[in-house]
Amino acid sequence: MSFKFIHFGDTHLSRTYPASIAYERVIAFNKAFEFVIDKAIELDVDFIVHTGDLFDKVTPWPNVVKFVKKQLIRLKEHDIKFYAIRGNHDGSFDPEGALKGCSLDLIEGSSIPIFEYIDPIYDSLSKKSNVGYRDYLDEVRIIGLGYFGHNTNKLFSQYVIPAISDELFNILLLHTFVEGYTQWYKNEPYVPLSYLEGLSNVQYIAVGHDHDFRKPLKLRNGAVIACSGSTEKWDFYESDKKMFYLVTLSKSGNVTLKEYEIPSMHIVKAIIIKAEEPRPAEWFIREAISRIRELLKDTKRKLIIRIRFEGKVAKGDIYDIPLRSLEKFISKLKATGKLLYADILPPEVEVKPSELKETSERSVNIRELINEILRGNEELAKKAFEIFEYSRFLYSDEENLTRDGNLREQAYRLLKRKISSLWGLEQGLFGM
Ligand SMILES: [Mn+2]
Repeated sequence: MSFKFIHFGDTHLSRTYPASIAYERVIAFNKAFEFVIDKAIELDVDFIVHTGDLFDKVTPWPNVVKFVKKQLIRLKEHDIKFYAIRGNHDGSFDPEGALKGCSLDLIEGSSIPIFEYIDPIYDSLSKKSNVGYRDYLDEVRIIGLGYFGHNTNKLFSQYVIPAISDELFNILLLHTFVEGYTQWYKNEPYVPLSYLEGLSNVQYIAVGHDHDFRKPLKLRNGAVIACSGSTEKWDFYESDKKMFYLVTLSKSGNVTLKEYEIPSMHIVKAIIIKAEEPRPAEWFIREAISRIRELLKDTKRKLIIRIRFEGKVAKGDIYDIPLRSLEKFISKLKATGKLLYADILPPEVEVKPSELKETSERSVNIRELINEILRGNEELAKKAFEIFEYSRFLYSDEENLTRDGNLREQAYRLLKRKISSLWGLEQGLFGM
């Protein structure tokens, strides 16, 4: 039997940024979601896979939760299953690894039988026999691993590998960066593409987390990997094209994809006015206005814009740009209803390359710096570096921080415990 399903994700429902147009933004994200649901029904798919960040926050607006339930009931009427994993926006873990709350519970708890939230930790806790996967008609296995930050690789080998079936087709849902395929950053968690290429009997790997869609790739092991991106512009700098995949899995396990574009309700744009050579201050304003006018040619959609100036001003500096006239233009446009939102970002402060070079070179190698301070005592330096890395890890998670950017009590205690254990100190010494 062959199967047809939709792959999408990063729908970020209840995204309320920018705050002054929260309502319009929430509606836009809902519209994009509904568009995909409409298509699922129209295309008569067997099921839908959602690769995480269904909601933008752990506590979405109640009317948005209601909206999702309504869409799921529509799917239920057409007998279309909806498999979802948890993105980093849906739920968060404290530094001990315990889940603090998950927006998907708001849907799962509503007992709409077509909605399946796949998560190895949740499944284990609720004593399910199928931990981290669901079987569709005993022919297709859908294995899901949501966002697990720095534990991703550990959980992948613990739950994903054993879940891969020899008899069924396997579809993998991931919410992570994939090094070699999506965007990825050295200090952030990712799965290497080479690792995924080593899996056997996996037909399709659906990736979420990266908001820019990526062209599907056929891997050496025969699997097809695809990243659908977000369904609506989450921030100003994402690619304009938003889409979902219609995936067909043939009887023999062959995968073919078709992409469908998702229309956007608004025009969300970053307008960057860059002077390659020194320009008069007024030039920047003229350029900005003409770029906005260009966007106004789309008469159907309202504008949400961010403006930034870069480069040199002929007489004076970038702070001399007469913003007043641009602001006037903007407020007039707002009054017509064509412009929903505009902000002007402060210019980037220029740093002379020579100064930059010196500081960055000095700050790059922390390990060496520690070694130098500790005069080559390697054992001590290793411990100190480990503490540095650990505190950086704690600080990198917003959940660990107070509003003014210090570590919260719980994270602070973890750091103290780490130091105590590395130094073989009694816990009492730190007053814990
Ligand atoms: Mn996302």
